[in-house]
Amino acid sequence: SATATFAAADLGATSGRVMVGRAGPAELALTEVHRFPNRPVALPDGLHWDVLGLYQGVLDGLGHAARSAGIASDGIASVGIDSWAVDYGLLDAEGTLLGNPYHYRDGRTEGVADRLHRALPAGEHYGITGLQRLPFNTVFQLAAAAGGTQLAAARTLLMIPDLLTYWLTGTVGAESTNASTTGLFDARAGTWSDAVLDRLGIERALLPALRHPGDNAGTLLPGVVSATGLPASTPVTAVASHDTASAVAAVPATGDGFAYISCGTWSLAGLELDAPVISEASRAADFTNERGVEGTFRFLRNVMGLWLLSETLRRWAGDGLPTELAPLLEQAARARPFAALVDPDDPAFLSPGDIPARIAAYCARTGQTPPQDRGATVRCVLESLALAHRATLRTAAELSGRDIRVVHMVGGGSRNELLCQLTSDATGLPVVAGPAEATALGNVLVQARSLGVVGERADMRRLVAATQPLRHYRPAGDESAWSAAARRVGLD
Ligand code: LRH
Repeated sequence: SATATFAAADLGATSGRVMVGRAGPAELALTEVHRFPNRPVALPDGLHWDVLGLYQGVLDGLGHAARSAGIASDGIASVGIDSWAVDYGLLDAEGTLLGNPYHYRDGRTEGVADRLHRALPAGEHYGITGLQRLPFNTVFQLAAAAGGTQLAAARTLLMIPDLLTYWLTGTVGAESTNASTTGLFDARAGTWSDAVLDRLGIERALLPALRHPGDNAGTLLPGVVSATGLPASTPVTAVASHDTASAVAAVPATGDGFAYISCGTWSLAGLELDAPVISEASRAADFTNERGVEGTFRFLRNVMGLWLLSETLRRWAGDGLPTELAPLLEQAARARPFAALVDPDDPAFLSPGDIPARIAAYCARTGQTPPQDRGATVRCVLESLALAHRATLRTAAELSGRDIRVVHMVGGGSRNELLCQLTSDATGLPVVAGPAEATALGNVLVQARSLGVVGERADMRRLVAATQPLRHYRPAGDESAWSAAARRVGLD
């Protein structure tokens, strides 16, 4: 038939989910069949992901997908996995995982980038990789591990989705959208960079051959068949395994001139380009050139994102305070505008901990009165994010020479109406919000495309626009107030 059913496993920093997606030339629908928390674990040697728990969550979800009542008799045509970027597991010569993968927010990479850039100057490194300098890029994590026994015993490095794919199928590969976030990847050539590997003394053999979105990544191992009930012949498809690449593939833009903000733990704000922008100016502005589907480039910056809110809520929950979002957002909407502002990308906000206290300290440091209640704290976070969105998109337009006519907000944060309206006000641009599950949709669409069920990039986007509920925002309020606010916090 012209329609097929897919399973998409999507792992985010706070939860994982398995979705069943139906896709066809005029059909695209998702059903969530399993959701499970992703809780980092602090061990004496640092902060880790519970990668076995996550894998078990994927297996359970695939079992639900196999049994799901909504599935047509044609069964699951293929499985795809995506997750957050930059993190990895190491396999020894026998293919056994060496230790628990670290969480990118673990503090062991502090100061490592500066050290590494003495061996390979930052400008030269950026000139090859085009990658935003974030302290936790894979390359800096590897430098932090250098000299240790695990790295010495390692024969294969697998990014998180590639690791789970390996456990499902026994095949080894490096999916390219995620490989492009490592700092070991040549942005222009689209291959691992021998120059970077040589200079840093990283063995070429550690890195598997590349796979591209849509490539076949094998079929299910016997243990997976018995754990899930899926047929052994079920293919695993390498999707755009970097969650942000999947989300951008599902941006429901119907023309040119769009920017996107993939809003979740991070706000990934930028443009889709056909060629990278790698210049001293883009390096100074800390813009990245990550790979997207069909050889596109995601020219964007990581803005700290709704991590600031989720980590704030986690703190309040620990204090026994109510953390239901809707009433807090109502209080934030009524709170005084521009009372307190922060630069969300201040390094003080990166590691887990007491974000409200760090916001108060930031305000005190910058001569502002800290937010006086919880509504004001949430308002401070959302206005500050809107200002960072504004600054980032303006810079993206300038550096690329593109005009932005509309901003698409996708991901879980696109459900936050106040954030969408503030972003529209701050940018002075119309905002189209949704889909919230863009990442899972992009995962399904790349699988569907690989099977020939849907067409290329523009068709995928038309299909999302035609089938998913979207909300529209128009800029309101006083643009000069936003300019003044931006100046106040150095985001102009
Ligand atoms: C978003 C994301 C982002 C990366 C970060 C580590 O989930 O993948 O694109 O920079 O996590």
